[in-house]
Amino acid sequence: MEIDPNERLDLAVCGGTVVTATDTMRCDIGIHEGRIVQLANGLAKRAEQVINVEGKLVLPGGVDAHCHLDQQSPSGLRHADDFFSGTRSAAGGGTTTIIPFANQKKGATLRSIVEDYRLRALNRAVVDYAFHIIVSDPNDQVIGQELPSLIGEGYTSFKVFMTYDALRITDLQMLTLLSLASREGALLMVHAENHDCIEWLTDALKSAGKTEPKFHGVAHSAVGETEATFRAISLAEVSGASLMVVHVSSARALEEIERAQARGLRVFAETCPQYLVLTQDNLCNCGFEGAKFVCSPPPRSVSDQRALWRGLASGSLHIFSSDHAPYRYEGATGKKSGGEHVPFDRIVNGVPGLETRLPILFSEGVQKGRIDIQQFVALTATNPARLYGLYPRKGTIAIGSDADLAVWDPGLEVEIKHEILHDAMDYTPYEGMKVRGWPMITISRGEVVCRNGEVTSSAGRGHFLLDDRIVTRGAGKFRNRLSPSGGQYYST
Ligand code: DUC
Ligand code: ZN
Ligand code: ZN
Repeated sequence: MEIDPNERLDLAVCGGTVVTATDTMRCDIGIHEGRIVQLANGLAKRAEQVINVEGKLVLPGGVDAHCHLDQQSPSGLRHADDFFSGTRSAAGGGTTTIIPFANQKKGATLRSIVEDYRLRALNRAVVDYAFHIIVSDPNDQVIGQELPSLIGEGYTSFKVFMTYDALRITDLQMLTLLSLASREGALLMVHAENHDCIEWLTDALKSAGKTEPKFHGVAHSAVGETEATFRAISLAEVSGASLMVVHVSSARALEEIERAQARGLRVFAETCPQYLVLTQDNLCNCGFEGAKFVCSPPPRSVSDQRALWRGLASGSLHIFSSDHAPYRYEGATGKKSGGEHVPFDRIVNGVPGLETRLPILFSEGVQKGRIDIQQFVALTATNPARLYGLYPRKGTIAIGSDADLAVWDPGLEVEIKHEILHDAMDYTPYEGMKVRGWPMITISRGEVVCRNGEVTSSAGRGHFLLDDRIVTRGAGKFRNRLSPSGGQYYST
């Protein structure tokens, strides 16, 4: 990008400590037409508008690479958040890019579902977005025509499920999809849980009258997650493909991932806030209120949490996403829609977290010394942008990158309450949790979209990133950049 040092800046963010995945530096950030054009001192005098952020940290805006908006559950319940309330909530929590899912129902063409979700987001989103595609019906047309063509257009990641009747695919289908992904330069994401284990345990528990929400955690066992994780890795190894294991919840599943990485396989992995700060106890001893914590995989034990922290610190876990899957507690589309006595397997799955993802990791991770600030940026912005082809326009602070920034007050103490959040939910699983550090100002392409808890931008300003042509086609390119075993990236 050509820079004229005398050019007027639209905006200068001045006086803060700028942090990227590799560096921490004191400098101003000069912004012109939505992009970063200068990193230097003394930029205030050249700018139309100046934001003084003395004493604050300036981080890349978060990239939440796993969230669900305006999607229907397998049982037909629609999420509380659409693309407006969901992205408003993202902005409130310092996230400037989201990658939700376009979900294929069996029988539907991928083209139709991609168009459907694009229309849902159009004129609604406050921050920028791309899509992963959930493939539940990999028929001949999907494999032979639709996926190659969509990957060529930049839809370079798709998710498959090893459980849920409405979504799951066979091992044979997974092999076909993995080899297609490898050939075309895409990345396959997997929900790894053993379906038959879940079914068998569910039947046994229900037969014994064990139907309360807490038994969801028993039915979705860590053993079943571990088996499916190993199987998915094995299928990736056989087909020579890369793999992304999403929402890793247990120490044992992580061990399989680390073993694969040690063997040199390109296995990437993600975890989420609910696996770091909630446990099985949250589902227990609170009657039906435990339903608020029902998600799959479920929160596990303190020793699982410890293993995940270790994986975040060592780099065997590469990205930290919310898996925001927002179903209200009350109401016709919520957790209680079947009444307070439905068995656990009829409670809709998912917890919200778009807005609390970054403050929880900052407070529990950086402030408590479990990870450093560079790792925080890598896990929450740079690595997801790299893995999903959005880097360097997204996920970093550099000349030429979009001016997507989060200005943090690292000392601000906040008690999380649902009333301070911007989603369309009626609860947060983190009610009452105290965190230190909060993003005070969120800037998307040079525009302040949230300041001091008030979302200042309107629906529809968010861009669909494939329209902006910033997606790096053929995610195969990321292979040389992000090391699965080290978590650090090479600069080639
Ligand atoms: N998997 C997800 O990724 N999100 C919500 C529920 C699920 O099963
Ligand atoms: Zn999943
Ligand atoms: Zn999810």
